[in-house]
Amino acid sequence: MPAPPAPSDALKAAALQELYRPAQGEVLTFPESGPGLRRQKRDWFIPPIFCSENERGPFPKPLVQIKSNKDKEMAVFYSITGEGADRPPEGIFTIVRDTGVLQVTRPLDREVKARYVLFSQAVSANGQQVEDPMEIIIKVTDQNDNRPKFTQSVFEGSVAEGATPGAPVMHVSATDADDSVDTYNGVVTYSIVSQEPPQPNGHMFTINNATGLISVFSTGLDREREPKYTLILQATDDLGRGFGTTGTAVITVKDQNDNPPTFDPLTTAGPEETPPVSLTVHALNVLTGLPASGLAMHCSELGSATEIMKSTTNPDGRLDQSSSLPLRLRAGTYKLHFDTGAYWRRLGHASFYPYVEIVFTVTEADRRVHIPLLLSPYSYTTYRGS
Ligand SMILES: [Ca+2]
Ligand SMILES: [Ca+2]
Ligand SMILES: [Ca+2]
Repeated sequence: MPAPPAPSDALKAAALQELYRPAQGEVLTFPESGPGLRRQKRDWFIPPIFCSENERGPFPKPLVQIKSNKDKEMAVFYSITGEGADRPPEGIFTIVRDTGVLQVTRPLDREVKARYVLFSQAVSANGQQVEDPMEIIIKVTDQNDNRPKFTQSVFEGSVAEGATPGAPVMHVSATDADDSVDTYNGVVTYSIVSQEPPQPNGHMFTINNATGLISVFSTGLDREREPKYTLILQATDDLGRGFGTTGTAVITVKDQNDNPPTFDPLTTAGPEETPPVSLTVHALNVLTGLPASGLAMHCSELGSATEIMKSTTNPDGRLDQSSSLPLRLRAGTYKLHFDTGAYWRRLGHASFYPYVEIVFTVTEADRRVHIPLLLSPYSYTTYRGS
């Protein structure tokens, strides 16, 4: 989508032109030639000529004057060959035969062609070559005349409920046809404009402004409450100051049981095996004689770092049914971890035990396993419940 060029681009182009101005001002002189200077000539640095895209004219517009030092002794005539001169796209560049003024005949588009290689020749009146052809490189400088474009109309991704802040969700990307090497015209910056629904808060996700990686920002993703989020995204060029484009990301919140089979001993079992054993937990605060609520806990198979359940006890000191519990287990040995230190700290007590871990075995004969935990800051008790 072409857009009017910003005035700063013309200034930038002028500044570049100034920086790379040929040694003699607007004049580019053929390197000294002669026997014995061949090697030197090959190392001769001919600065590129800069020409901004979308030039307004009037055309033809002079870019540089090509000059031979032989012009003091004789009349010298100039010509150019190469792409943009006598080869396609023909006629973009012309040279005034007797002055050597190289000119551009129409506006250029950097996104179509950013660099032209021409050769200039100098001949005497009788057509004899008086200089070796000189390579001239025309670099088309960029203007910010393209908006960023998202590579998909809608990006779809998913995240497990209960995912913690920092967990990656998905990548989005936008491209920008402008230059991203010498300017920021083609450098895309990402941001999140809005989140629907804004529950449990309006900032559940964040996006890396350079890479487009969306990740979890807040805790509280809960499939039962909000199974899907729609994010309106923005991609902006020129370090977030240029043109913006909006895009959409749809994030599905997955049930924790949707995790790959290795995360869940339940789903690895074949259909003909014995039904899984259900696990219930009850925590009691023996200082008050009341249920221990808000006690964070997680469960894993012994020797495995993968959590198969993570929850906190409800006001009854039990595991909430909504978090896909009671947990159903296959025969095996499991570890239940309770964050007792944090629990007591919250109640204003120092606890001797920073955490309590209960390791227990489930056999095929078990139908139901109940684990009570009686807690004080200085002791804990557990037993096989029923
Ligand atoms: Ca362009
Ligand atoms: Ca751009
Ligand atoms: Ca451009």
